[in-house]
Amino acid sequence: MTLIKIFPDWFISENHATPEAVFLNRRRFLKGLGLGAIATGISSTLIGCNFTNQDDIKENLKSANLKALTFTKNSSFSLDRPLTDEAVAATYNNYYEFSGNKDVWKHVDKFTTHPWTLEIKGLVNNPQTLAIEDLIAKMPIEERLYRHRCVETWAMAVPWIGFPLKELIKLVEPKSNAKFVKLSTFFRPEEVSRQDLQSYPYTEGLTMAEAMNDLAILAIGIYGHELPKQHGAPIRLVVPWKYGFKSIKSIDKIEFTDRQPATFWNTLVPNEYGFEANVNPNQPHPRWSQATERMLGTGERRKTKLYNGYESYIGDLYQV
Ligand SMILES: Nc1nc2c(c(=O)[nH]1)N[C@H]1C(S)=C(S)[C@@H](COP(=O)(O)O)O[C@H]1N2
Ligand SMILES: [Mo]
Repeated sequence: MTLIKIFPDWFISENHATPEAVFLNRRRFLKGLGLGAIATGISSTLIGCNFTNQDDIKENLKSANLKALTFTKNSSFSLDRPLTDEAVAATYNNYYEFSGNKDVWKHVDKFTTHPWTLEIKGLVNNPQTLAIEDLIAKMPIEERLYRHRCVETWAMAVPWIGFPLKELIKLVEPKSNAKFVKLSTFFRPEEVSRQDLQSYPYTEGLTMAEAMNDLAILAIGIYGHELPKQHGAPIRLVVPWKYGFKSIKSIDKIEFTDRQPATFWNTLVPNEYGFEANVNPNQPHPRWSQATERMLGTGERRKTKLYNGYESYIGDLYQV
């Protein structure tokens, strides 16, 4: 019980906000909730709050040998808050294929991200399967400072490096009947222990209009270098006006379709996680309020902004 007192107040609400256990494999998860597992959960959570040795974390990031990237800075996206500390952002992650305790960085060693190919298919004139380096070479690489808002109420602000999703869309020339883009995370249950749970691979989707919006990017880096595995190496989606679960990690397939694709969380828990999933302070999650958010690292509480503050970029995407 004394341990509970040292939790930051948002720890409890996020613990409630982790429904994967209930919906994916209840029995196994409950078994995993022995004392040891609880202790691990506590320490990893505290890392996100700066209570743990930052040197270990910095050492871990250094040993990942992340290549520095070349990019231009796109200054049209300004922040209303300081950037989140890099080590904090890299040690407090949602990536359920590896861990449900935010301590993903401790569980990614076996995950190989080189070589990596991206398959782009479906209702397009130019389907292609590309080595990730070849795709990157064709794309305008820029850095953008974006806010990120998880549906669980934690938030961060980070410098992503990547390219607009619409540039990739232009490359493959969608047919006129393409209405949605479906994105999938790699599927290698032999390498990633938690992928033996049902419902993987993780999938997400956007309408074509959302995918063509200038805000939607495919990120290949963060803080000046390649993405660490826990952030979704080597390529992940970033759609900052939507809750974080839409920003699917480690993508190996992009498919253009004429109907709304089934997506991971929406399929598992449709009444809690919509397909659209735009950040909205006035629409509470069925189990908690979305009115405020907590910044990772500092614990600062802020008012949630409609579309995560990106309303002016969204234009007429949604009829309100
Ligand atoms: N494949 C996959 N992508 C994923 C997730 C996941 O569990 N698996 N979690 C999502 C959620 S809930 C969030 S908030 C963000 C977190 O991104 P970050 O860990 O880089 O901050 O990734 C999203 N992308
Ligand atoms: Mo999230």
